[in-house]
Amino acid sequence: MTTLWIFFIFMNMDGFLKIAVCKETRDQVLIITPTTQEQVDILKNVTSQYETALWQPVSPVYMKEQAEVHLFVPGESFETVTSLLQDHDITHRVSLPNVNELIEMQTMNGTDPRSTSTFYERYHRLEDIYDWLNRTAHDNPRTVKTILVGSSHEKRPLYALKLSFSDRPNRKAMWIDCGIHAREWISPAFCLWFVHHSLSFYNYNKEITDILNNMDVYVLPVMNPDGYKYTWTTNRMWRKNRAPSHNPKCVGVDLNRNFDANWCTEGALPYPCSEIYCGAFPESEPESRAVADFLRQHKDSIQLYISIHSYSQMLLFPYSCTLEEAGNHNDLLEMVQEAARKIRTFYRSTYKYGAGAKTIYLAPGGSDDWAYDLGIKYSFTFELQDRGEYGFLLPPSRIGNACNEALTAVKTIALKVMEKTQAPKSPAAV
Ligand code: 0X9
Ligand code: ZN
Repeated sequence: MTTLWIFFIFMNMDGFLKIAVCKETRDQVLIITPTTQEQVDILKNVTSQYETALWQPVSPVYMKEQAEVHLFVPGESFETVTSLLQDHDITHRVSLPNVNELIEMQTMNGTDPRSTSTFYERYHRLEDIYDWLNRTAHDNPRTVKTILVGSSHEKRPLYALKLSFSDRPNRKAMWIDCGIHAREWISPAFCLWFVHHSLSFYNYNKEITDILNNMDVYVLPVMNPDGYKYTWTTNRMWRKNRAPSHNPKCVGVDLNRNFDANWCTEGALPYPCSEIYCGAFPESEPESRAVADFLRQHKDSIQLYISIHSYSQMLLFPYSCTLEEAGNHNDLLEMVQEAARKIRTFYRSTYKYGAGAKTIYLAPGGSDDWAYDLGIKYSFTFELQDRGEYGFLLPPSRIGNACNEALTAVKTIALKVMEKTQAPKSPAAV
């Protein structure tokens, strides 16, 4: 009997220990709301001194009173960070207590035989995306071609797909890129979703058929392959590319601060350790230079530029690098307004919209602003789901919905661009 008791106590001790150990080593996400400037300053210090990853805003420079901060805190720093917040009476709550489970859900992809999800409702490793690119071009030889746009810092290829449903010369085109920021996994998932939708529903869905009959589409599914690979192997929260700097501890340039649009002014930083590091000079990075070169070479045909990011549910257009209004501000506004209205009607999701600088923050060096100044007058950045519930750890079960919302926006805008750019038919032609 005594042995039994000892056994029982021992078993429970083990349980307790496990819970205690688990609590200490669990990575979590906190939502923090500083209410005074002093609290903002303390929070800025905390995030720069302790091993944490800012989800929102992306850099301490954007923190302000009353604005929510979403902070990923690894298990090792959790106790220290939360006691500091408590000591200074800074309002905070745990929004994701189970980060590790969510990451496992995102990376399990297809290993569970009971899962009924399709390929497009899962997140994929970089190698699987390369295989998919080849397969898609191979299976659709008349309509899909792979284009090698350039290569990354670590010499990985940057492949875009060209969808072309007509041989007519001088066709107009649109460009979509995904995965500029490594940790925004819903973004590459969208590029795959879009290509799949185009190939499956051409001739069955009126909107996509009209679009593809009118223009070619270039799709670059992973603009930052080194960073994306790194989020699968080493650090799920990585944002930048993987270019080393003169400081061996600080790697990576924010590719969306590296374009030549008011480069490295307010909203970007010249420090390699920052998440919004602008790089040594505009287009210093092979990834941004490759995209810029391609757009320069095709600027006469490309009418519409779309860059896909996450999270926060926003449809943005230039400018983000200045508070000035774009020349065709009202046209752009009308387009995103209509897209957001449709998303609300079809999916009951709210998307904010407007010029980037006024809707989120000043952020120079972005691809959308640069493409706009190059002459692509319909230029957008979409921030996909969600609004912070799961953030970058959006469960695979939500991919379909998130992508359909973005697809609605792409289609609405592409159709509007066609309407605005097509010469009105002469009465004789009607
Ligand atoms: O800050 C960014 O680069 C984008 N937000 S994110 O959270 N995905 O990092 C917004 C980009 C808006 N456009 C420009 N800054 N040009
Ligand atoms: Zn982004």
